[in-house]
Amino acid sequence: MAVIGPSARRIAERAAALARIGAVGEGVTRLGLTPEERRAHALVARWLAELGGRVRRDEAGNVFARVGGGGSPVLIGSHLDSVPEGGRYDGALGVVVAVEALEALRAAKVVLRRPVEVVGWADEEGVRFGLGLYGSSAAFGRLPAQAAERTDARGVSIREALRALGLRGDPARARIRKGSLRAYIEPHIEQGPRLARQGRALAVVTTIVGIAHGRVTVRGRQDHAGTTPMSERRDALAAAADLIAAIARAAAARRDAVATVGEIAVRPGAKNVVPGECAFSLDVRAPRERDVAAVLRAVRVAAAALDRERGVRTSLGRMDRVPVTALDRSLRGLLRRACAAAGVDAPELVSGAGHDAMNAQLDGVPAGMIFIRSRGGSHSPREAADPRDAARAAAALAEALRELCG
Ligand code: HGY
Ligand code: MN
Ligand code: MN
Repeated sequence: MAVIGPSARRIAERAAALARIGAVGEGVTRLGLTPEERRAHALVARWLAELGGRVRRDEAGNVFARVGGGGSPVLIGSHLDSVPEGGRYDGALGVVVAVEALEALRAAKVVLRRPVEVVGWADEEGVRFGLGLYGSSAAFGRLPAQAAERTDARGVSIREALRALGLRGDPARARIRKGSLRAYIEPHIEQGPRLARQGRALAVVTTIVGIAHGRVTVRGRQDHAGTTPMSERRDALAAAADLIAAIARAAAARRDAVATVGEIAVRPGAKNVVPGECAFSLDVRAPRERDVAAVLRAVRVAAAALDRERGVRTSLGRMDRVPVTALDRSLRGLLRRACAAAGVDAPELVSGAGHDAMNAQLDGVPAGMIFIRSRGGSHSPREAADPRDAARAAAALAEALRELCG
């Protein structure tokens, strides 16, 4: 069989070109449904058009390009948005690797019997509107009710943001017909230390953790910082601080569970005013559903105790949930064989990060993921990846496509 040889140099160049869109120092800020994300989609669309891809944008703002003939395609890709001041490889390197796999198949003159479609998902991070995995949720029919009405910090709704991008404003219209895809494969950096520690370039993902996202609001009583005795205060921020510490303890008490408070807002927010209200984000994850539920229960118990002790009122708002998602078993085997054909003995790992592959799998599309060794953590400008490892991932993906479509 023809040797498939992706180009690490072209991968490095294209990852750097994407990183220049929304660049902030060594990192990037490319939030969902923004002009920066749209520019990244346009750049990837140009690469795919040069490959002969038939490019289209759906009503949720995702970009697709299909190569090859008729039949149900294999969809490959990842997301092109980032967190604020995030890394340049989270999502973007997976899209570059997907394009490079097509480049390598074309160079090896592999004839595709089944079409391959590359996707750049919109707003996977959910930073701006608070709705994670947004683009793939729209495509796989998993948007929550009234998703288009979700607003950002300036009160702009998803509907308005889509219209500003020249779309009609109804992301539900992006729904891909159920059963129309043969498989979904997502290359993505690991975003953790395991592959680097094991000295391995690639891994195949077995399961993706369950995730609960929500907002907690603590309401106390706004008061004068100088004339209100400590014993008479209903300090919303002090109560929230106790609750946030209790949340961390609840997660630490359960194997492999994690909980994070990444955003917090205080009202009225003045140094000489006892805070009357405090709202903060909550992100709870675990590889077992019962542990996600157990942490959420512990949060509610801790909040009720604080309400009694501090005379505040705590509410846990709407929780967006994605269940623990086991990826397709046969695809896992195929991806391990493909990694071996690319010269990598890939271990299997559980993913602590959420991914668009969850929505594909939950919609009945056999989904698989190839992790690429990364260093420097993630969701940080320190995030780093070696283009040679990315080229190995592209070779593995090309081998997988040769088996699925060749
Ligand atoms: O939050 C996550 O796990 C992913 O990066 N969106
Ligand atoms: Mn991310
Ligand atoms: Mn990601």
